[in-house]
Amino acid sequence: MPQFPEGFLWGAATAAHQIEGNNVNSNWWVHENEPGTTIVEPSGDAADSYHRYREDIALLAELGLNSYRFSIEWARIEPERGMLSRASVDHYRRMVDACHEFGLEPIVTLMHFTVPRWFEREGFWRASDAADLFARYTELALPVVESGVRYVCTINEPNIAAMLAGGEDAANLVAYGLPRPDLGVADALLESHRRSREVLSQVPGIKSGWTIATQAFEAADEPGAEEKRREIGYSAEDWYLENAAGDDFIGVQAYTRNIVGPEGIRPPADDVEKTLTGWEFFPPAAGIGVRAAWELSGHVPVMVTENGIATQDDSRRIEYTRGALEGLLECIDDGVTLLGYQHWSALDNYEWASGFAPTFGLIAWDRETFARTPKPSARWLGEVAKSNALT
Ligand code: GCO
Repeated sequence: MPQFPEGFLWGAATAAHQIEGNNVNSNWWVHENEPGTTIVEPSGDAADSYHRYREDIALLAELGLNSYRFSIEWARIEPERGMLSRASVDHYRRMVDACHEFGLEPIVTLMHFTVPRWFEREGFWRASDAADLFARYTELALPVVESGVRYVCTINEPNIAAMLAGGEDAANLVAYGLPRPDLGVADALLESHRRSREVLSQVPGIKSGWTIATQAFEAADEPGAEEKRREIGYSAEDWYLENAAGDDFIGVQAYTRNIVGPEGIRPPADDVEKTLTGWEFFPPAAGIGVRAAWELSGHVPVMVTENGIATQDDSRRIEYTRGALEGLLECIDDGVTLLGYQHWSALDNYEWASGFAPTFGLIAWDRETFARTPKPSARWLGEVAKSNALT
C-alpha cells in the first residue's frame, strides 16, 4: 500500500471571507454590495464560521484530519488605517488554540485576496507604501502566529491577485480567460511577501511561504502554441514559482489544466467532463503543479495548499481527490519533498463572484440553521488521513 511520508499534513483549507460572514470592513464586501455589481450575490453571513469555528475545527479533527488551513482577515485586525483591533487578534488566537486543543496543526494565511476597504481606497497594491503597510499588518498579526503556528502563508495566489488588480472584472476569474497580470502589482506583491517574511522570521521555528495558483498550461498541437504557452506560463505562474526560491516552503493550488493555442487560452472542449465552475475535471493538475513548483523554486519543500472541485455529485469529488493523491504519490516517489495536502474546501463556501452555487466543500451546511453535515468525501479523506495511505 503506497504510504505518504511520516508527519504528512492532511487537512482542508478555507479563507476568512468565504466562510466567516459579515466581513464588513473588507474591499470585497464593498464590491458585493455595490449597485450594478457583476458579483452574483453578497457573502452576507456566509457559513457563520466566525462564530462556529470551534465546531468546524472539532469536526475536521473528528473526521481524522490533522491540520487546518485558514486565513486571518486584515480588515478585521486593522479595520481603519493604523487602528488595531485587539479583539480580532484575540479571536484568531482562540482559533489557533482550538486547533491545538483538537489536535490540528494550524496553517495560517495572512492575506487571502481580501484587504481592508481603506487599503483599496488608498491605492491598493499600487500604493507606494503597500509593502510597508503589509509588513506592519504582519507585525499586528504576530500574536496570532506566535501562539504556536508553524506554517504561515503570506499571500494567497499573488498570481491571481495581480490579475484581479489589473483592473479586470473579477467575474473574469471564474470564466476561463486569464486577464493579463499587472506587473507593477506583481512586484509590489513580491516585495510585500518578502517584507512579511522578514517580520515573521522574528518568531523562532516559523516557516513561511506564498501559495501559487498553478494552471497546468498545455500547448495545443499547433504551430505557435508552444511559444504562447511559454509566454503566458511565465507571467502567470513561473515567475512566482521562481521567486519562491529561498522560502521555507511553497504552496501549490491546483484545480484543472489550461490548453493554450497560438491565440491564447482555450475554453475546455465540449466533450470533456466539467465541474460547476466550468473547469475541466482533471485530477493530474495537483501533481503537475507540485512538480513545477519543486523544479522552478530550486527544490523548496512543497505543500498542496488547495485542491478540489465544485460539484453536486460528491462521488466525483472522491474520484477527483483519489486521482490527485495518486499523482502526488508519484511526485514523492520521484524525490519531491511534499509536506501535506489541504483539500479545498472544508466547507461549502462563498465562491467570490459566483456566489454560493459552486460547492467545493467536504462539509455542507444549512443556509438557515448553519447546521453542518459532512459529505461522504469528508469521511473518505479522513480515512485516507488516518491510514496515511491510499487504500
Ligand atoms: C482561489 C482561492 C479560493 C477559491 C478556490 C476555488 O483560487 O480563488 O484561493 O478562494 O475559492 O480556488 O476557486
